[in-house]
Amino acid sequence: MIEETKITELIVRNAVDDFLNNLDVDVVVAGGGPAGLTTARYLAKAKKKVVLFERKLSIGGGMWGGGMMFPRVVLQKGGKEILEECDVKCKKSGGLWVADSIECVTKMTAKAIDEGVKIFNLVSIEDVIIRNNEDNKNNKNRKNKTKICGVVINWTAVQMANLHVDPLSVKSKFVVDATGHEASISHLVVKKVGNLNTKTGDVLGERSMWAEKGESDIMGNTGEVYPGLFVSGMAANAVYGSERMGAIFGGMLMSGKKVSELILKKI
Ligand code: 48H
Repeated sequence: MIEETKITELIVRNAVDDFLNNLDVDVVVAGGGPAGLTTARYLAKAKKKVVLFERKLSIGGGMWGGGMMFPRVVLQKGGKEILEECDVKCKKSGGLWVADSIECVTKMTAKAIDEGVKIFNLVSIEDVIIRNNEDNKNNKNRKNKTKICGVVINWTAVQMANLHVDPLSVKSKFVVDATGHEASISHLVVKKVGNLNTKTGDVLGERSMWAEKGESDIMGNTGEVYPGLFVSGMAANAVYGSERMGAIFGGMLMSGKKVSELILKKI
């Protein structure tokens, strides 16, 4: 017999257990686009406890839509190898490769989950947790005396309905902002943190299309912008005022991988 309340109990108990098991983790990743999925996958592969919060119903960010809704993305060397690790087929054309954007998102997500990434969708990161940075306590030359050590979350539906409902929190050793174009307007880096490693200490905002430059700048922009807080993918170019690049995705993947390597050196 299928009892309705048993279905309810199974869903609520399982979901709450998962949530409670992930209140204190190694890394929180904000955003499940190509950069966030890649960062999370490599960290989980290295046996770190990783939670990814995605504000929308579906994972994948801007990758689903390919270029102007033609469901294809372009990759350069470096990026296509990362996709192939997820068993995505990449077709060579000249010095570039092309892949099906739906195959990319579904396989990247499946691989990340198989490596152990815990994904919570429909949850928005609206703030960060901050504490004194013990490493910097006795170093007067260091700019920031505090460190980011977790995130403040709420249901996206609460935000969208503009309801006054207080949030909850998750602690982590490191936080990765992979919120894409939205980094320049999200509360995560700009409004709440400030004093970033940029020229002005603030988010500089992304610039107009220049694919070659946007893709080459992204690796330099990828890194720790505040103690405990890293940026990857389009968020990195938004923070440092670099160009957009359209539907070429190698930079997003390589940036995601780079952040995982930087965190693994510190953790
Ligand atoms: C939880 C959040 C929050 C939040 C946002 O936009 P994305 O795909 O970002 P990237 O950097 O992985 O990839 C960028 C790429 O998709 C792209 O747009 C390119 C290459 N554009 C070039 C151009 O010229 O336009 O994914 C970010 C994800 C999304 O799924 C958001 O819903 C999510 O982050 N998100 N999740 N809490 N506060 N803000």
